[in-house]
Amino acid sequence: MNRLIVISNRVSAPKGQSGAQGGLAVAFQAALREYRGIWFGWSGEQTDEFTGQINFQRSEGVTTATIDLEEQDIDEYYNGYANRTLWPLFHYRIDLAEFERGFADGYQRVNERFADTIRPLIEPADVVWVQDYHMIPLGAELRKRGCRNRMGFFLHIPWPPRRLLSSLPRAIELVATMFAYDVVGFHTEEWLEAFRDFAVHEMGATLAEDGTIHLGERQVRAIACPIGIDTREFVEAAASPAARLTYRRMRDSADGRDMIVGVDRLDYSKGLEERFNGYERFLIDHPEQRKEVFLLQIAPPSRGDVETYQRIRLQLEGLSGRINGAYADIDWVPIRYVNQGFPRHVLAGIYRAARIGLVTPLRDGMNLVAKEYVAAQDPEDPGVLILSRFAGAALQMSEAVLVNPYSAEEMSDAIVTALGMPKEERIRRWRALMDVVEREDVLWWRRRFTDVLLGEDVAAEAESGPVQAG
Ligand code: ADQ
Repeated sequence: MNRLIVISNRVSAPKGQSGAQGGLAVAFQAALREYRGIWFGWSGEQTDEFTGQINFQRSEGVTTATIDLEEQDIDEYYNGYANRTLWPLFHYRIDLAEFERGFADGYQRVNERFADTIRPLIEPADVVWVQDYHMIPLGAELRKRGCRNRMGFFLHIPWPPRRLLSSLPRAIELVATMFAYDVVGFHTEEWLEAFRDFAVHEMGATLAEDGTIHLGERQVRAIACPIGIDTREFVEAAASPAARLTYRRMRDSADGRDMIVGVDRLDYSKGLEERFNGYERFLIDHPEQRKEVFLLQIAPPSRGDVETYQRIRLQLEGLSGRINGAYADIDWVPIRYVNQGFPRHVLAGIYRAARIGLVTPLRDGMNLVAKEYVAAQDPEDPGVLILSRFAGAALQMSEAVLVNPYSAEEMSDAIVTALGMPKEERIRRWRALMDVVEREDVLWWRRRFTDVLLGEDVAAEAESGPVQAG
């Protein structure tokens, strides 16, 4: 069996039984136990001078390898090109995207540093899997250093439409590096189609009959492969004593009112401002229901070194304060706005206590909160998921109440629909959603991608007859 080398901006070592971890970390750790191998990335630490010294750690059968980066690297690569150029642009926020050559140079330099450092660790039979927008050119850098291994890349965020991506200086050069991989994966057909469109119409790539995309000497197989959560773990978390305790706490403090919950990193792509506006619309249009509900918005700050994130934080504080000031009564506050992270079992208890999960990003590669909310529900009395049409998850989760997050009126209508939804309909919709969340979980996602990368899906197809291409 080939070893698997996973490379991403950050890595997450196993944390033992008590340490709660995200689904992605769990999936990679499971894959690394199965295939052996290494998970490589930035430690999150800063060093005075980059030396390429690797810090290996082995825990619970998983080897992680991390390096420190210089301050300039962190500024230009991470806070710069990754989070001030690519992130906003790929989330359709060209108004927030900053194009600076220094950022692009720093991004390229860090990718070269990653390649220099990891190259000696890669053995001929290893399979390399690179993650996300921080590392797009890494595959090409590894090829330049003589790496002939099977290599895959997965993008966790949306792929922007062609005309939008064209506004990125040197976009063609960046996208050309994607052809160094054998397989590239996106969450949805929509992002995949946008990638194909750019490759064909801006770069002159051609599509072969088997679906591969050809550019010059290189060819790449591009697939849609939607990520899921660790569903079993989350269902268990929702039934844990800590979750039950949280559930009771929330129910007590709700005092008979219906709770609407939002859980997001504090990021402009998550549509928090629009969500508050939609909720305010509901309060204005339905005064009779006002004191029957409240919104709990949990939004831990992220990327605090980037100015746009500092701004959105201030805006939301102002907006929640204004709405609370305008509508609160002595015994009721419309929005509880909380800026902290919670352990996963606590989160599961909060989701379960919420009558509505309000997940309304303006644009999102997938969105795992929508899936976590569904997994945490009581099957006999589930809540209702309100989901943005512009989250990748909407393509799989059509039984949610789907909304356009830019329309405050649609959001208000959706809240009314969800609050009045009869139990049988809630159960029917929840069952359909849960089927998807159970079937296409994070372990399914990981296996599907690595099967394609290893060519095992083709072997299976040959044995059992043709299956529909992804
Ligand atoms: P994110 O933009 O981080 O991920 P999302 O998919 O929703 O968005 O995942 C967020 C995770 O953080 C969830 O597991 C959630 O539980 C957790 N989280 C959020 N707030 C929390 C809090 N207050 N306390 C504890 N945990 C909290 C990127 C892309 C997504 C894509 C994922 C995976 O932007 O579109 O779905 O990667 O590919």
